[in-house]
Amino acid sequence: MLRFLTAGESHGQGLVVILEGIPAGLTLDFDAITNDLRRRQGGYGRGNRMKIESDRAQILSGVRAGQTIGGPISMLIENKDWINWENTMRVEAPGNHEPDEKSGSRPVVSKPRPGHADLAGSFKYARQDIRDILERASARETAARVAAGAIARQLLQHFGIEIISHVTRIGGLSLNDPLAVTFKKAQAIPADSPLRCVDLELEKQMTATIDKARAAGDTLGGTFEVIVRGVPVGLGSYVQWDRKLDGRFAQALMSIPAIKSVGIGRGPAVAELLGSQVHDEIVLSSTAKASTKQPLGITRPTNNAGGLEGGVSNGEEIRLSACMKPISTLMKPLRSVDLSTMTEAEATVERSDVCAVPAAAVVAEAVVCLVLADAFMEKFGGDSIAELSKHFGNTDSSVEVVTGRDESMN
Ligand code: EPS
Repeated sequence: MLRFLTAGESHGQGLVVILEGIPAGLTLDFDAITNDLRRRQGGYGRGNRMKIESDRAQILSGVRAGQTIGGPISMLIENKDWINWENTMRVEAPGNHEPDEKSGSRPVVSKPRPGHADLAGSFKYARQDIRDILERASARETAARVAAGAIARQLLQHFGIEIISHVTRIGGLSLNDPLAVTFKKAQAIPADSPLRCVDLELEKQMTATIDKARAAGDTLGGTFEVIVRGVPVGLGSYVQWDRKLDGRFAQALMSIPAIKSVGIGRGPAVAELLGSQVHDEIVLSSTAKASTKQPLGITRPTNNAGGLEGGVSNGEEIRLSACMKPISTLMKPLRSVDLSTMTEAEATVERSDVCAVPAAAVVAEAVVCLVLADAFMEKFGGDSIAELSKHFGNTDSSVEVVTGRDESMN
């Protein structure tokens, strides 16, 4: 079983993650972890916080001489901004320390932002200062998930599984057919792409619409897609509700801040179509598609199911999409109530991003890696990479699925 926990506040000393269940003997590429963290920080529409941070995960345990050793992997990502927040976010009770001039204490936050965890959180945890809520509810936490996901990604890569994402919509501007975007095309998006959209003309319009929202003191959401290739048949199971891989992906994606819906394959559009337009026919073929892990002898001309049928991976590319609502911190604030005086007031304005859809897509890659690595370990199992490789090599899904087929198809 692969599991992880994160801790840390947005302006606290740092973020911590503990990842358990990665088998021993995986050689880690540390730069690849930093690279994913950098990718998450990018994207047109981010605010000034990202100019302060340059995220790096310091590995504290579970790794020795560049390889995992089977123990929990713990990582620390320092908040560079902490230095400006020490007085506000200090762990010790006030009065036990000399005030630090550089990081003057901030006033209490009492005017909840509509759409944020502020209001519900302050009631739930009975905190007077909404800062106690927003610090942990902040999407800063996703940096820790990306670090953990980057390690899960390396486990999957070891077995030929690759994960990528691309942005499909910002506000009212959308790609016509996201499913038509190939893995290769999404993979070819340059690292410095402003929004990680495959259509450059559309991307220009998207950046302009973000500029417009920023100028109006407003924010924007959008959608993105995660594509996974090289997934073997049979991850997840239909035999019990909580083993369905589509359900596990949906939960992980919905847990990313501001995600409001998740689609599998063609997603919500299937509701409007006929069965004959939706389901991917099963046909015989002597040549397997290079991009898929179909059982030999079988191919699917389409992939509306997004690689998942019955909650089980079917060998096609897994395609998952998600919709992100606009960020809830508006520079032109919405109406709210000051909870300290119970009078009408404008919502709190905190420095924030205008649009973070490209960042959310990178976070989505990470959580998809974590779910998939868990499902992979569940099916193949092992405490070391050697043991896992042996199990993986011995599982010939084509033999299990296709019975009585001509041996020449092998
Ligand atoms: C966030 C508000 C902004 C974002 C932050 C999420 O932070 P700040 O209030 O410090 O400007 O930049 O995201 C990150 C710090 C990050 O690393 O993604 C929020 O309110 O959720």
